[in-house]
Amino acid sequence: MRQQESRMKAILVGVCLDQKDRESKQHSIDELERLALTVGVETTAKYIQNRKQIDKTYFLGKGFLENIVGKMEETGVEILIFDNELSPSHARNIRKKFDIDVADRTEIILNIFHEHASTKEARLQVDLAEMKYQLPRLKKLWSHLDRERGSAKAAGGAASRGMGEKQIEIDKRKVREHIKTIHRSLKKIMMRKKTQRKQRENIKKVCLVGYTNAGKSMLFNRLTNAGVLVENKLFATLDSTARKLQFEKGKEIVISDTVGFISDLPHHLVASFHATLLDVEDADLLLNVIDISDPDYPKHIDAVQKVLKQIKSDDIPQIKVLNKMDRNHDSKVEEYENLHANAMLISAKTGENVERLLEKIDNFLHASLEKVLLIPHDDQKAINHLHKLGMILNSEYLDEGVRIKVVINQEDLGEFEKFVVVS
Ligand SMILES: Nc1nc2c(ncn2[C@@H]2O[C@H](COP(=O)(O)OP(=O)(O)OP(=O)(O)O)[C@@H](O)[C@H]2O)c(=O)[nH]1
Ligand SMILES: [Mg+2]
Repeated sequence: MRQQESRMKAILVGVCLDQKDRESKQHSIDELERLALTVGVETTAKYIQNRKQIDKTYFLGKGFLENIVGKMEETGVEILIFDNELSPSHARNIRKKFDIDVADRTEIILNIFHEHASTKEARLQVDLAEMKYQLPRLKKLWSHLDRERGSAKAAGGAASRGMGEKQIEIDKRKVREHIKTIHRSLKKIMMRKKTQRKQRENIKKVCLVGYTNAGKSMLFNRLTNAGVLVENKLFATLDSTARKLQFEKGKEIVISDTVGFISDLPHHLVASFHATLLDVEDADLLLNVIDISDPDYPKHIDAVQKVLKQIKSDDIPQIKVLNKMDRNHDSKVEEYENLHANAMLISAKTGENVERLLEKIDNFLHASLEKVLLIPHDDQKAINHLHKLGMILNSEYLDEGVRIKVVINQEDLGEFEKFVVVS
């Protein structure tokens, strides 16, 4: 555990360009506070400035920043963290003008990944993302954190040892060479994974996805007894673990746990985590784990969908696993579960409904058919019923009705047979 007094202090700032976004900007800056805390940085205040547009020189208004810098000096705050990705020139201008340390959301996320990377694959991917993000502009933050964490380091704690010194030595040429070397090593890992994949070609694959801290690893462990690290911290898992799962009658599947997602996940990270995300891309079914006890869960669903789209996996069938039902949650999720075959309330912690979830997975993978139906607009009853019985892959509104691609059991297909256009 880090000592309270050794924590770096920060003020967080954000910008709101449209009043409609005010609430979501507030959630985002609150989340940044949690992210900062994950790397041992304590937030003393948070401010969001309403503006019509981003300031060309300082990102936020000069007067606003002067005020905040005054507060930093008064209260001994060492760093100003922006809830956005700052361009190198914005960061440079602010540092020069106000003589303060500046960081942004991307750096904080990269820093968490850096600390939590424990396998070779994760370390290589984080290194790659850092290099691509032009590590030199992180210099100030890294060196500060190294200094702050001297004691933790001595105790064998934080994994950020040497980051500051390491980066100072690196010049651009070396960075480019390093990127090449990492690419080569990752290529080998990818080749190995692809060979393993070939061997598993005939086995159905299921992958857990979801916002960080949703409970993916806890569910994975419950399903497989794998002993993957479960922690109440952001980005506890950074690599992927796969296990075989046996259903009765010899049916076997492979299930994998992977890295979590977050709003505004730096695109360098997504691109660099290609090896880990192969398990997502390759899945026959995604278990989209959602922490319904977090009031922000609708935003988390959107953020996960965005990343899935980025890695071209948004059309893989999903079961929405509404996790943490043992905690307080909104009754709307229960209604949603009632109306949608692809949703299920569970608790990975107590195990409630986990057996039912396994049946649903088995059913989907082994007993279902994929069909395209065209249901007239006026038959809303049939459309609603189909949502309840089948797993909707996509729907399209046409003049003659709703064209729905669905995965459904043979016995449930009966009443919809007349709508089938593609078998
Ligand atoms: N009450 C309750 N807590 C849960 C449940 N599932 C997970 N948790 C808690 O949620 C926290 C995060 O769990 P993890 O399984 O590590 O979450 P994750 O989705 O793997 O997170 P990352 O690896 O960081 O992306 C832990 O503190 C778990 O104990 C649940 O069903 N109920
Ligand atoms: Mg995890």
